[in-house]
Amino acid sequence: MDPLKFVDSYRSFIITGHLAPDGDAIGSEIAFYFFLRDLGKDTIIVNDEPAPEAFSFLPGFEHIYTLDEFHDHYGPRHDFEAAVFMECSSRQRAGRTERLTRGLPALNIDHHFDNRNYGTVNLVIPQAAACGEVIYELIEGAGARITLEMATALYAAILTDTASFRFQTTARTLRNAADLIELGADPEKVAAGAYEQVPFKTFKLLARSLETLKQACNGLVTYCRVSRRMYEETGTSDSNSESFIDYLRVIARSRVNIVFKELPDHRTRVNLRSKGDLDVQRVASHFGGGGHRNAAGCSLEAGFEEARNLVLAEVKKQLPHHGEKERAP
Ligand SMILES: [Mn+2]
Repeated sequence: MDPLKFVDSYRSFIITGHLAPDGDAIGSEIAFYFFLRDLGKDTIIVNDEPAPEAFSFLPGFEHIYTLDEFHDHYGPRHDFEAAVFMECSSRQRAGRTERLTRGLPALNIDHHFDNRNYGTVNLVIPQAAACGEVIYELIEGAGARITLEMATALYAAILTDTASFRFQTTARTLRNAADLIELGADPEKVAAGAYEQVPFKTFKLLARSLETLKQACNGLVTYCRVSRRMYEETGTSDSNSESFIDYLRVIARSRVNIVFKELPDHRTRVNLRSKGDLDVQRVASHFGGGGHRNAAGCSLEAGFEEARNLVLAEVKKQLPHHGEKERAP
């Protein structure tokens, strides 16, 4: 079924997105919320976990409920006719919110190639730079009015998911972004909102973490660690270390970057980034995680040192090939 036919078929929708919501998930949710509302649909956005405060500058941010807020406001009411999943590769990626959507026809919108096509209707476009780009082309194709709020949310989604138009960016992505600017999105305001609100304590945490910075595999791998103690000493939490992985990629020669984050209960969260055709999604999936070729993550039932040894061994399996390629004349 066509996604627009799906939208036409129902009167009320719950929109949800993945755990640890990012700019793309949130921007996509907000834009789609306004799109549905303008069609006269009864619509609500509910995510299991809170949206990062950094995106509170987006008009429409106030319409996003956490699951707990939703229960406080609406009690046991869940009589939506249909669900919309925003970049969830499986229903489980929505966390506890998935329960609210059980038995509902679902529209599954994503740009991750590992999406399991679990929806009644699946709009999965792996070539798209962001879920926001998929949403923009859907709404634009529907001939709907794209308001300033929608344009701003979609521009923020695309800007942040491409790391400021560095990754997955095609000519089409830039044309879409240009359209959104013409529709009112303000690039300077969105960039300032998305990138220039880092709390001071986050930088103190980063400073502590960078003290653990190490190279492996002849400099092709760079990694650092964030411990529970660092969080305690700087008054921060997991959400403060989300962007740390991005600081590592600028290091010369480094092809794979890893941040090991200590979780409670002797577990370790691993963020992985790679350059070129080096596939960290395969590393992550080996440990039950997922993501894209160049950006992936997983969690291990292990402390830092064991997790580091296991993950580095898996990364090394891919590197010899790369080493040879690099040395070739
Ligand atoms: Mn995305």
